[in-house]
Amino acid sequence: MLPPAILTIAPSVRRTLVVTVAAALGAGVLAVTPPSASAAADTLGAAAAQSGRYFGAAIAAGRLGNSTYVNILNREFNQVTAENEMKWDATEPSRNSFSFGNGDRIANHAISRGMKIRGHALLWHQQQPGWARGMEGSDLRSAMINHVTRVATYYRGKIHSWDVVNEAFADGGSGGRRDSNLQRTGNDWIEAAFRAARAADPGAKLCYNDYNTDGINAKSTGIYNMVRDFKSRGVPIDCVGFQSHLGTSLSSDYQANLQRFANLGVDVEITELDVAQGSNQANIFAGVTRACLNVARCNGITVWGIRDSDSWRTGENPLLFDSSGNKKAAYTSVLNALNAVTPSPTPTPTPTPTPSPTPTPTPTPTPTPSPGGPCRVSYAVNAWNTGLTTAITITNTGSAALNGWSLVFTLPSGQTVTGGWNATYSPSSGQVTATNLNYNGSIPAGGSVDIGFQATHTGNTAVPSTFTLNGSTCSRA
Ligand code: 9MR
Repeated sequence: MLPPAILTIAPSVRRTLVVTVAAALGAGVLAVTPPSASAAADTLGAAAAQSGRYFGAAIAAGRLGNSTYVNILNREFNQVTAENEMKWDATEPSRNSFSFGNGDRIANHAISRGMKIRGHALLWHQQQPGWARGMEGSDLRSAMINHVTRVATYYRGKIHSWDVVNEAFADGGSGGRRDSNLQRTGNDWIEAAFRAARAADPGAKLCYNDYNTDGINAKSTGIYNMVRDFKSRGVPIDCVGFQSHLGTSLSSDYQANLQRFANLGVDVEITELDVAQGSNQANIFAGVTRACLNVARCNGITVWGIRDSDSWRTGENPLLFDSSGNKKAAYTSVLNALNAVTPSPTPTPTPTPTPSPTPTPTPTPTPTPSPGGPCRVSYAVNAWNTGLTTAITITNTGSAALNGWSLVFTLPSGQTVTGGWNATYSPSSGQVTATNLNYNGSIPAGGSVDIGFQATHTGNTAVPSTFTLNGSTCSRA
C-alpha cells in the first residue's frame, strides 16, 4: 500500500564544506572549499561512495543470467538486497531444513564484486513457509528464534545490515503492532529476534524495516517509540530501514523523520525505494537522495529493482532504468544529487579546520576531521559488560586505487580480538594489523570497505587513536 500524497518539497541541498590538507600550498595549511562539478562520479555507487555511503538495488537470482541486467548491476551499484531469496519461505522450506542456493547466488555475486549485502528479511508475517504459518505459541517462538539463529549464523560475516524484523507495525492511526502469528507469541518477539540475531552475527548491523514511514506519522512514531525503548534497555538494534515505496509526492518532513531516528543513536537506511511514474518522479528520487545525504547517519539507499520491468509495481515504471535498461530522468536526478556533495580537492588556504555543517544536530559527537593522508577511517564500538564489536569503514581518499591493504592500529589495553570479518586480524591484542581478504583487496579511489571484529574487554572500551593504512596515517570520520 502506498502512502497518501501530502506535499511535494524541494529540499535544499546541503553544500558540504570539505576540510582537506592543502599540502600543495604549504605544510599544515588546511582548506575549506565548496564542491565542484569537476569531481562528479559517473555511476550511482561511485557517487554515493564519495560521502561514504552505498547505493544499491534489490536483485533476483533468476535474473543474474540476463546480461543487460547484470551489466547495469555491476556498473552502477555497490550494494545488493535479495528481493526474495533470503526470506523465511526461501531459506527454510521445511522445518529445520535449510536451503541457501538462491541466496548464495546473490551473496556470491555481491562478494566477488565487493558489493555490500543487506540481508532481507529474517522475520516477516508474509512469505512464511507453510509449516510456520500454521504454528502458534511457544512452538512458533522457538521455530522463529531457530530460524533467526540459523540463517544469521550461515551468513555471518557477509551481511552489512540484516532486516531482522520486517513490517511489524500496523497501518493507520494506532501506532501499534500489526496482528500476526508472530505478534501473538508475545509482545517481546521483536527484541527476542534482535538478541538472537546479535548472538549469531555480531558484526551485522541489525535493522527494523517498514513502509508508510515516510514522514512523522502515527506508524513511524510507534516504531520510534519502540527503538527508543530498545536503546534505553540495551536491546541490540543498530538501524531502521525506511522502505520508501513512494507515490506522487514526498512528505515535507521525510528528512526530519530520518533525523529523529538518527538522534536516537541508530543508523537509518533507505531500503526499498521506488516512486510512482509521473512528472514528479525525478524530483522525488532526488529529494529522497538529498534527505539521506543531509542525515549523517543515513548509510545508503537501495532501490527496489533495477529496470521498470523488474519491479513488483507492475505497470508503474517506478525505477531508475526503463525496461530496455536505459537511464531515465530519475537516474540523472539521483546521480546529480549524489554528486552535489562531492568533495573537491581544490585547496584554498585557511588557518583552521572547520567541521562540515549539518542542518540538524545529531546526538553522537562528530569527530573533528584531522589532517590525514590518502585514507579515512570510521570506527564505531558497540560494547556490553565484557564484550564489544566494532564497525570499521576504510575509505580510500587518495587519487589512485589501492590493490592490497593493511590497516594498523593499537588496541587499548584489555581488548582482545576473538573473531572478525572482511579482514584477518593479527595479533589479537596490542598493535593489530587488519589485512584484506582476496575479495576486498582493491579499493578504488573514493571507494571504501567495511570490516569489523568482536573482542573481549576488561572495562576499557576506548577506540584506538591512530590508524595507518599501507604506511600512511588516516584521517578520522
Ligand atoms: O518485491 C517482492 C515481490 O517479488 C514479492 O512477491 C513480494 C511478496 O510479498 O515481496 C516483495 O518485496 C516486498 C519486501 O520484501 C518487503 N516490503 C515490501 C516489498 C514489496 O511488496
